[in-house]
Amino acid sequence: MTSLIFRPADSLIFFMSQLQAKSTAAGNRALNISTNSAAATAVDAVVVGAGFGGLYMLHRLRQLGLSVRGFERGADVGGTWYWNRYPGARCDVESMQYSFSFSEDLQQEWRWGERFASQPEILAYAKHVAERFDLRRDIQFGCSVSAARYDEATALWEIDTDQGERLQTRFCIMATGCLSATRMPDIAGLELFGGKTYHTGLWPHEGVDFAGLRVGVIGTGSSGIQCIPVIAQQAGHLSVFQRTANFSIPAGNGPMDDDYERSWKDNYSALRRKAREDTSSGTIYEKSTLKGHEANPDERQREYERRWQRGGGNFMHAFNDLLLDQRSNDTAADFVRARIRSIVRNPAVADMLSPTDHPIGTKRICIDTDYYETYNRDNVTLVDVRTAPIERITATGLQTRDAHYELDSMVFATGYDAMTGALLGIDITGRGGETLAHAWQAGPKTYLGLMTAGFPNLFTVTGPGSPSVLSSVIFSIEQHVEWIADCLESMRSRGFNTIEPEAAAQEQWVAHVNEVADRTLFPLANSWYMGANIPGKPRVFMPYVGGVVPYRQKCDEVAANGYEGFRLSQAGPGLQHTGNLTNQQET
Ligand code: NA7
Repeated sequence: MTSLIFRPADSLIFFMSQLQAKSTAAGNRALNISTNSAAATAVDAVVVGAGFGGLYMLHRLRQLGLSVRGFERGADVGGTWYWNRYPGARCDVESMQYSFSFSEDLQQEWRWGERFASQPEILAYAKHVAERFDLRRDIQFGCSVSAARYDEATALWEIDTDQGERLQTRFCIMATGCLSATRMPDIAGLELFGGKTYHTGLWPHEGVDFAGLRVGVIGTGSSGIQCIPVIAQQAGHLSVFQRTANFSIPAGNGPMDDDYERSWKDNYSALRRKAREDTSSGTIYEKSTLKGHEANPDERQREYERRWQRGGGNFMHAFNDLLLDQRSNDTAADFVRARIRSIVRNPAVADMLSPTDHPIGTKRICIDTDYYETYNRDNVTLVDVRTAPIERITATGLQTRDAHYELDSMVFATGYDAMTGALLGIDITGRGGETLAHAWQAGPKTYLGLMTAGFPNLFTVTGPGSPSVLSSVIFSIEQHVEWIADCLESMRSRGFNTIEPEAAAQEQWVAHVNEVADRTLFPLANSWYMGANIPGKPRVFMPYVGGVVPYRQKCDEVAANGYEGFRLSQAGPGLQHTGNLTNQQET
């Protein structure tokens, strides 16, 4: 890879020059200036989060020669994969594709053990990336950013951490993750429960031994569907409290096949290009040119059967209109419901497990190992809490309208305040004292999912309004990080230090995101894509469903047209472009 890098000193001279002028005037050193009488460190960029987004962002900013500080609330790297240690946690994108492509050496040397990697393996990969690129030394672990305020006078962000530190930065990059703010339902009596409670997204590091216990799992999204079969094998008895049935496809997981691995590694550059140029989600699936409802019923059945046997997300690509045409979608949904009936021996249980309230794929499709089979076990009970809702938690278990369930442990697989929860968990104040919470009160508004008007130099990696959770997230992280890094490099070479979306461009993008979503079946589901799982959260379709190829084209065009739709400026007095910034080095 060839990239241009700048000498660190140059970048600081440029991006911090205004700060330097002010601080020198105040009699302080350039990078250690006084703010409200507390010493504040100053850096070019702060990166919040050390999941895959934060790690790669840090790496790229360093390559640009910028001074960077990373903050991570966990004790180590990994983000979502650091916290989600529940039994059975596994990626639903194939291992050979769920990895960074930016380093040929990295993608060649890392060896995945399974077709779909487990959480421990993905965490090991994140640690390997951190070590390989020496990233940990710039990250403060066990430390959350609690507030970020934009100072219009200096065009700098003032960052507060929960450790009492305050620092200033020109750029603030939020790599806080789409699924990182866990959600506990508001069920009365939780504090009375005498047993142990767990949330799948905050699992104890030492693991949990459920042997012989009466366990309750609340929630049957991806996390529930992955952990239920594993917990069922350990527990004395498992009660699954299901409010909404979800569609799940068997993973067909197994040890990585050496030939399969080789076929990817020998062709990685072409395959990664294909992912960028010829997929909807950044993951290569076997695409179809046929419409589902037009296909001959026997052929259609064979095609679904073939893909079911092969396993994984490929199933939803059996026809090219499954998420666009209800008639086609119904054929896929009917196939899965028939499979559920054929696997689950008790017809009443099979019926309860068969989703009927949303088109298949409009909630994130689950990928499982032995999920439906688990309901044939004698020690597993499925409880329908849609018809008989949970009323309260008691000292010894859970009370629904119809019965009391005695439990020793309760697992909340109840999901996340997705896409906006982690960002809005930080007190972010932009231009004119406007808070992000207020700017997004009717739903998140961004330009390209990258920035929000009124919040200069604040970037969001895989933010709402970008493909994010509708794509393979590492794929989208790479695209965003590279776009942001190129943007900063371009700003520096052109003498700008501030970038912010124009309100009109943002409005147009938000309208486009909604319009594209409305052309699909996605808005028909009460999904976390819509914020529907959080009481009071605005119902807005948050990710961009138009596909990664048009999205990337749009981002690239915007950049090629001088960051069209963004306002670039050289904020504050006394900031001069210094000629020595043109000293570039090839790597
Ligand atoms: P999800 O997909 O948001 O699933 C949460 C589940 O918890 C879902 O079945 C909910 O039912 C259920 N839930 C939430 N609150 C309650 C209450 N109060 N009572 C009963 N059931 C409840 O989260 P996951 O962690 O499984 O998956 C998130 C993503 O992570 C996933 O899509 C992958 O991308 C990885 P509901 O549907 O709201 O009726």
